[in-house]
Amino acid sequence: MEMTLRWYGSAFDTVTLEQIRQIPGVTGVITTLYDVPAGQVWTRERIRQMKEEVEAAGLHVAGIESVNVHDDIKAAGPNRDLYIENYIETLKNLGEEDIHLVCYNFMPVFDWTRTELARKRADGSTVLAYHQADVDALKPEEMFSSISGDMNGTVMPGWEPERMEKIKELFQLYKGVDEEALFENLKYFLEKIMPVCRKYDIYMAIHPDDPAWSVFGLPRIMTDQENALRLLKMVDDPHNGITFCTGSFGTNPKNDLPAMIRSMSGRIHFAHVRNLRHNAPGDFEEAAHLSSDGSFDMYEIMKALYDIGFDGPIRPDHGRMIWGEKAMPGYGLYDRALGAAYLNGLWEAICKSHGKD
Ligand SMILES: [Mn+2]
Repeated sequence: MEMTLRWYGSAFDTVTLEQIRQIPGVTGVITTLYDVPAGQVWTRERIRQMKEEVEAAGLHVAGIESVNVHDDIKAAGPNRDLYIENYIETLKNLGEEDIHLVCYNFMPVFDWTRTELARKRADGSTVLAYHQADVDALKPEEMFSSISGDMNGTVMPGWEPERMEKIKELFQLYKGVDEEALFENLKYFLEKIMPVCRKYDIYMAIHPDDPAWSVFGLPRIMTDQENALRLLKMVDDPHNGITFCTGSFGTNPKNDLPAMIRSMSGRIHFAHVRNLRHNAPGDFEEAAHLSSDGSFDMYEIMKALYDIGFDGPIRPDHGRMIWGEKAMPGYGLYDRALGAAYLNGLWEAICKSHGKD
């Protein structure tokens, strides 16, 4: 595996490449062209500039998170074929620039959902948290304003203000789209893009839904082992794979994370490894990466990845906000750096216990 950190680009991220370069064991970044809206083609020039900037700092682009999928593709809207053509063009340009991993998600309207971005924990740190009763008390169009005050002046992925202005239209677009239809639309999309993925050896890695259940009555399908395996079988090509995000699948305590990892051997192309704490049904908060700080056994998660021979990029995920840092919630430097160091430590111990360096 290769340890990486997510980076939003110098125009958007409070964390610099120079800082990332100093985290022990981190050799790559997972990045994006944050200012290109979903549906538009990424040009080779922009991709090359991004690569050059990262490489000049002594790192490399280990993958893209995300190339966002336009809602017309997810909902089979009127322009879906046009947006798929654009997506294919973007993949071709990435392939020609020697980038071979693309993370994306297929969640309708909302990307990840939280009800608090700065819940205070006993140690004085703040974390993202989710409380189902708070969601149930809100209308979808109130969601953005209820959390935007805690974004520390940053633009959070999937919660761009201009996108949130169109929420009612988006809900209209998804009217009549149930889980089966969403699966069909995902299959349609994947079958169209597989030829370019094979040609350039690009591994698509779908991100699970977060939280892993329906929010505001919208369908969600990347929620558990059964549905993930259904997706892999539906388009049975190694280029159709998974981003195994423990913090997203793990929102549902019934999901046995190490068992899920083992069931997807060969098809996990990217891993987000973080911990969270379940307080009550429908109430969870993010935690430090350490097993004892949350509800997951991080050793068993890393061991499952080791056992299936996982060799893709891995990254610590949302960190707590600590030591007075002001950054995009979940994406500060300090706690993610601690997370990377901890995961590297687990990995080294697992490797050495198998007699490997
Ligand atoms: Mn994730």
